[in-house]
Amino acid sequence: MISNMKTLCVILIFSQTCNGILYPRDTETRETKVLDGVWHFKTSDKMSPDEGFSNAWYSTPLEYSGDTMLMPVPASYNDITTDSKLRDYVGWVWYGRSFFVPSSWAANRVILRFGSVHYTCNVYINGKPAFNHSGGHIPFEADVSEFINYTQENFVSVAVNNTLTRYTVPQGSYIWQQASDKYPPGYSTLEYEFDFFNYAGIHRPVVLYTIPRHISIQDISTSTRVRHNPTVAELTVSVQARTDDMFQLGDDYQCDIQIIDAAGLEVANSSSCFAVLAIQNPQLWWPYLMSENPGYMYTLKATVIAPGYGKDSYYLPIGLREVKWDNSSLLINDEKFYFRGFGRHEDSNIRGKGLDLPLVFRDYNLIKWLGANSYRTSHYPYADEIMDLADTLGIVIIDECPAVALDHFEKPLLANHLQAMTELVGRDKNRPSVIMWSVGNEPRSYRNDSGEYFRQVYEHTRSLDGTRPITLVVNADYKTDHASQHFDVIAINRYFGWYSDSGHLELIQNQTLSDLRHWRQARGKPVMITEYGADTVTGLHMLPSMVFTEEYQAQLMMQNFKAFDIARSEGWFIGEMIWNFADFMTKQEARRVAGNKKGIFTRDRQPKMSAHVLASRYWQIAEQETFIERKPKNMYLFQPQVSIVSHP
Ligand code: BDP
Repeated sequence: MISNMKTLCVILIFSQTCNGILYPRDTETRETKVLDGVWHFKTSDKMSPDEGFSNAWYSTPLEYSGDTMLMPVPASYNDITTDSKLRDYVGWVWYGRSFFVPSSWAANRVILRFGSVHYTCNVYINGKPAFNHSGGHIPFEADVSEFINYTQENFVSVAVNNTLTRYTVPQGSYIWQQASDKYPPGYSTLEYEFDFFNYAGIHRPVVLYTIPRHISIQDISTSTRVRHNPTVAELTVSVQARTDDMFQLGDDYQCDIQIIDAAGLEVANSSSCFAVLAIQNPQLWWPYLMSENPGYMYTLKATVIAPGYGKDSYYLPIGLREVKWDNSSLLINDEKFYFRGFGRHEDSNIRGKGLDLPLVFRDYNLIKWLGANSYRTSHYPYADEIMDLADTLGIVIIDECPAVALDHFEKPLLANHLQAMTELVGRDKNRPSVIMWSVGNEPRSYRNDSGEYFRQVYEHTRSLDGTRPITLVVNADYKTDHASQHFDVIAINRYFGWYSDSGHLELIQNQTLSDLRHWRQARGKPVMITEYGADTVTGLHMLPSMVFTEEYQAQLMMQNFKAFDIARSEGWFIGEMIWNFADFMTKQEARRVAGNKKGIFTRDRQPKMSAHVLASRYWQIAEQETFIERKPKNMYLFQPQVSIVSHP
């Protein structure tokens, strides 16, 4: 997207680089300016959905185009007002705001970056089309230097459309009803199969930042190998530069790479743009409760220098750890890893999917309180800021792309799916917390053509990153599933005692265990459960229990635990993730009571009985498998005080 710029790429053994998108940071050569806050906002008339384009609402600041309202950014727009028309709106909405750029920025390039906009958007600056993006949940950016006024006020307009189609990832369909006794003329709705509300808007921060004009850092790729006795981390680093047309072929640039520990001391360096650095006695990156010091992060300082053209510096947080996998286990730094986690959503009251830092911190405190060590970013990539905390707290991530509930495996869908994987791996490839990619959730993998489709998705993802296992989360039967055979880890979702044999707790242990064993026998790969659970209305109690009560959720979990323990003792079951961390909003339908209630926490992050049950189990597993001394023992109702006695 950078105009008139060349990117110099290196193909590495571990990835084809140049896909990356570095987080905007202030450095000695870069400056950032956040455009979050209050924006102007309006919807298009349903009968004239393109009116914003035909009336060129982007040609002046949006508020001059007639009625607008104020809208916070970042946030989903759906739940900000009391109007169901806005909550359920489908089509083009418009955002706009004005901003100044310091005149000192004129000497640089100016990049405009959106953390995510759901789903399709067109960006205009000072009335001119600047760039477009399709696909929610992932950052995108462009060089907007040529659009900016450095001596007067600027305005940006963003047209955002939440419509999903047969070829978007995820899919949806816009249904027009025939005028009839049932529907008035022009009646239409957006239908989708996935089970979370299709929140829309500018969901994550909007940032303007500078990079030096002639040469800058385009991307950095890292990977680590860990050797033992003595411990050495072999860190491979590749720095890609971006140069403009002034830069002549044959002109050279140099790199300077420094690895700096958490105390600010340099532990390795190189003057090459592609380097393999041996770090002796490193502080390895360990998951929470696997070390006294989980989530240890170093800083990689990279500088590109081109005499006569300038230089650029960037500081990338990195963690030193290696992931390995075989037919029955997954290892971090050669230690077996067992997932104790959950599926989650970016979801909260009023904000919808808008980034909300207090909520993010509350969630991580609850994760630690539970003694959990991991979660899946079901069912789409989460905000950079959320991922940063996973890195620094040592919370392990299965990083999922937005391919949820796919059907009709046609070429245009495949192209968009591959692009979504490219963008996801490009953004998160350097994160130590990410130890597995998930290319999707519950596709209709009983269809024949899903086999070849997912083979291609696997191959593509493997070409992007050779250092992590890749999975696809499936809910098909092991006999009819065509897709999971191509993946490294079998991840399955099962709702015994809930969507089947509802109320029959006595069947769960056997059904879960025999299903897990079938998958193991059929695929011969590590197996984990990525969803099980029950909707539970907080405060609803009954003895004996019935579906939807807090007692039923707790009992359903405990029946599953028995099956998990047996499967685990057989040596190929590598983890359990309950569905879901917290209650979340869905579309309206008869089986949902103001959303999905399978959370172990309520939507406002207070515990149900099940949260205590899960904390008890996760702490117990943590105690058994690591070297934790917890005081006071078994007092999971309180913030446990943990100390790790030793680590091998
Ligand atoms: C699974 C889906 C998940 C749903 C869950 C449920 O992966 O998105 O929310 O079922 O029904 O099939 O609660």
